[in-house]
Amino acid sequence: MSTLIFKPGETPSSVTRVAVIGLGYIGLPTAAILAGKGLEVIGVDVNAAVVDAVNQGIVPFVEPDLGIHVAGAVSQGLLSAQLKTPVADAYIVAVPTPFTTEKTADLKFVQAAAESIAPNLRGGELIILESTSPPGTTQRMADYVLDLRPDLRASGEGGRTKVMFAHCPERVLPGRIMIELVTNDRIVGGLTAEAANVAAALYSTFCQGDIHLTDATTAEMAKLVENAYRDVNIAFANELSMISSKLGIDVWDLIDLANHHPRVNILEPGPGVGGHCIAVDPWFIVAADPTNSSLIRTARMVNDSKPAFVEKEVAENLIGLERPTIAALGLAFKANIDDMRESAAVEIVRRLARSYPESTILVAAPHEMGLPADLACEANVHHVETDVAVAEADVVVLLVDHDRFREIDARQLHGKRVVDTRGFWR
Ligand code: SAJ
Repeated sequence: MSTLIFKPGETPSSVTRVAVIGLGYIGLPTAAILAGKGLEVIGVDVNAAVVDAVNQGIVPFVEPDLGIHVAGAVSQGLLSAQLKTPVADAYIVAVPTPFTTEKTADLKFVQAAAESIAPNLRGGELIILESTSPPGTTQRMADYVLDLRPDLRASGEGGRTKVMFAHCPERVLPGRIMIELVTNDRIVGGLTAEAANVAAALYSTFCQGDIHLTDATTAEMAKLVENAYRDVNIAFANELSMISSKLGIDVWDLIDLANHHPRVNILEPGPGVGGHCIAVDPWFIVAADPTNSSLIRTARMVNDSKPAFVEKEVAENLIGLERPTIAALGLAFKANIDDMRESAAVEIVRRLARSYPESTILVAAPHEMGLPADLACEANVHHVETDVAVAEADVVVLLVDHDRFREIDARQLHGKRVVDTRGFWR
């Protein structure tokens, strides 16, 4: 199937009742947006606390503007949540696709979602996979469903299955989800052209960007490629930061200068790449074709090597200090959010805590609201207010460029050794 742009209005959505399976960072915003368009939306989650929160109109994580959408939809009776997958016209699967220690995707949550949907099907439903997945996963999801419901398989040669399957990867940026869900272009890949069209009609109820139609495998790869592209470009910046440190030059000055070239646009180095997207998705491409993916694999390895490099930079600043106090500013994987998944900042604090047991590490985490379990168990790591961390520190390590840290003024840093992994205080 070549790519086409869906024309809104040409095929109106026939879906009135949607079940969204997985009420996390993607599922809950999508559920709230669809309910805001007047559809009846039932969110499904395995976590009873999440289900209870949503039914009270409460969002169990931090995302700007999501709370108002969820509270509004729940109070209008258009959004509710439950543990059991209901009967619906369309199912949106937005469950995690974690990666294993072998760096391949673990599809157990996709499989569980498919198995929960299968008994509810009557024929004619649309099942959409939104979770970021390796190529071929939409077909596997279809197989999970149809193995349980052979009555819905295609009959006769060239016949169509009685259920439609599509992949519509999410592409929203955490912190801007409620805006980007509406304004971003969308890719919709169907196992059949009909599935792509019906799914596009559903997304056109709220998506103001163009909706591009393709096949499911191309859609799966498009999502992975977008994040791998960013990872490769950040790896270039991170590699430059390490080379610059060796050469004794300021990497941010270097990048500023190079970016004055009309065709150069180098991204920003940092403490490493975190989050559950860019730090993970490129591995799904590597797993799909290990032989031809050396650049993508190397980029991942460069970015993954950055926390160890930052640890060394901090170590150089600890020389001559006895029982030092280190302020670690920020734990999230990027600015102004609370998400600590795959966060390089968390890894750096863990490394410092273990390499320097005689040190005290004061963590300021104004958005993250506390230490994750794997840091809380370190005896020399404590969560304190930002001003306290800075005041008591010998060495201040800026890990996340949270706006809150802009309030730290130069006088507070006077006389302290500073490791600024983000070029925040340049
Ligand atoms: N980072 C840098 N330097 C940069 C840019 C980012 O070190 O110049 C770091 C960040 O600090 C962070 C990580 O990279 O640790 C990822 O942050 P991000 O803002 O680049 O991306 P995410 O993970 O928040 O969201 C990405 C987005 N993908 C792309 O921009 C191609 C988003 O559109 C996707 O929807 C999301 O992944 C996803 O869910 O896949």
